[in-house]
Amino acid sequence: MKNSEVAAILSNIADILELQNVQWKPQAYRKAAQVIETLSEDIEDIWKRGGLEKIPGVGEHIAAKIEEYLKTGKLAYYHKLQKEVKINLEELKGIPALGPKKIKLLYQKLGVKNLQDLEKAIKQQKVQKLSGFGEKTEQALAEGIRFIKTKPKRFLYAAALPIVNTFLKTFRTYPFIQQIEVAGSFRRAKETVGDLDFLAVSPQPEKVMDQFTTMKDVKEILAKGTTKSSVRLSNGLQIDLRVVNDKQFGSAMNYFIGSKEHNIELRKLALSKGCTLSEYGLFTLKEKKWIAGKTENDIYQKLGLQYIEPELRENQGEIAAAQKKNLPHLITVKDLHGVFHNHSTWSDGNNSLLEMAQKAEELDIKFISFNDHFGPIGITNPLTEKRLVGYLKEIESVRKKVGIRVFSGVEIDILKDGTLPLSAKRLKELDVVIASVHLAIKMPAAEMTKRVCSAMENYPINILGHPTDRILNERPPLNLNLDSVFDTAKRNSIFLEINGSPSRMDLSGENVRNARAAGCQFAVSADAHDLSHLPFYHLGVNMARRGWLEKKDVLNCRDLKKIEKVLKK
Ligand code: DGT
Ligand code: CA
Ligand code: CA
Ligand code: ZN
Repeated sequence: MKNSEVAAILSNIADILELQNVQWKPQAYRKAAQVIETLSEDIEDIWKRGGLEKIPGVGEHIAAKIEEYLKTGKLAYYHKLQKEVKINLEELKGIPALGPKKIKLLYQKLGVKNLQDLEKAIKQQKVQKLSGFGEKTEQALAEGIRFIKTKPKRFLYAAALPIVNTFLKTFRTYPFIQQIEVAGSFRRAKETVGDLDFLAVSPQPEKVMDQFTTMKDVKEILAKGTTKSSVRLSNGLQIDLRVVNDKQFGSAMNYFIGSKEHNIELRKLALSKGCTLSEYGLFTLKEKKWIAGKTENDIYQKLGLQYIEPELRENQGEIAAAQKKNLPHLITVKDLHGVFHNHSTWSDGNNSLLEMAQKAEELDIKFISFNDHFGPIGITNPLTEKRLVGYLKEIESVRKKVGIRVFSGVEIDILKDGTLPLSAKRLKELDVVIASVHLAIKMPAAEMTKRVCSAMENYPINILGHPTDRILNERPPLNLNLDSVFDTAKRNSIFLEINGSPSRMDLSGENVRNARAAGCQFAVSADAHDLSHLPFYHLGVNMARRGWLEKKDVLNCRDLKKIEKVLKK
């Protein structure tokens, strides 16, 4: 899928045009980039059916540029602009705390064109002297540079998902492949993956290797052998594939699903029972007699364990729990009756309330909750006390047109001082109040914790939105004492959000597990800003499963009547 590639180019064009002080055009390119980035449909499919101009924000001109790129792999206009400014935007934009506005100033005032230039300018303390920067910003930028230098870029699970699906679908059509599955961190449903790992069973491994290394999207063959190979795709993602025999498939899956830490513990357990476990199978230690290896189930069973779902295999006590037959009965997507936290054109969403509700109805869920932005979040059109009246009226009319329950609500900013910009009395008139931190995110832990907890103590909040406010690959989590946050949420019967937006996935599985241990309950959300985002709650379920959650831990799984009752504060 080329969606993120196309989005990145359009967004870079917007930035370059801005550097050149061009009016209007940058916003158009940026809007198109944002929409394309989050489309769930493959942009090549959209183009092939002639639908480019139907994408919101994509007009005739931008559509032609996208078409040129999809057809030729190049975009002449983009190359021309790049030549004019000679700036490495991708590199600069990768630095946390550095947005388009600051890049522009650095470029225009100091001639900063890449990371190296920026490092030099920081060293010479030139950056802090620019208007609007100061010492603090300079420090933040230096920190940002360290952050990206030490953290390798990982692919979002959601970006890998269509690649995995296409890969499996294609390879399963080949007659010489008996079985093929994805393993690795992707199988464990981690929010980001370093690379993808596949395992296949085939009587003709060389043929599999040939197919694999000659795929259309391969940019580089990193290694090619008779049973294992690695390639890099044009988007930078690495894929490993190996072929094993049928009798080893389960043990090989077990090994390559990982995690490494889980594997190590499992091997120790095998040894304690007089066996050895490897990717080749489970054997007796002395006679090297084969015990199991065809399926993962066999292996866990022979080791005296319940089957352990891949999402739990992080060596966080799952092996001990499986020994006691005490593993959680993990929730599944089907257990959820609806989805919280959705935006519409009343704030920064792309679709109307009615369109969103109708789409939710198609997805076969029983409720949708609207939570448009309220407060000074920094978007152009947030809800205000005055606009709230019209918003609620329209929700009321949508209710009459769809067959699912429609909850009214807002996503309201937790202000710097821990207050909310709407009174408790007015908030109580809404079905679902989500409160989130969006602004002033750089605060010391004590202050930030006080801010979030005091909002939870003093207002009728139902859900704490994206509690850590992290953005994967871009922004670290807020400085927060999570133990205090979890405790305050529990005491005030506030649900913690599991936000399924691909670059948020907030709370993470690990945080969910800790919060659950602290007695918290959860609400799974899509944070949808477009029709195509509604299924993001499926990704939220990944975090819920990695956090050991069962149906009873998640608000979305209760009967509608019960949900309505607990939301009343
Ligand atoms: P990633 O790719 O960084 O998102 O994470 P994984 O877990 O997919 O790691 P990867 O691709 O390096 O290796 C796939 C699996 O292979 C890993 O989860 C466990 C297994 N594995 C790799 N190296 C080792 C090792 O040194 N010891 C053991 N026991 N297992 C390993
Ligand atoms: Ca991997
Ligand atoms: Ca790998
Ligand atoms: Zn938000």
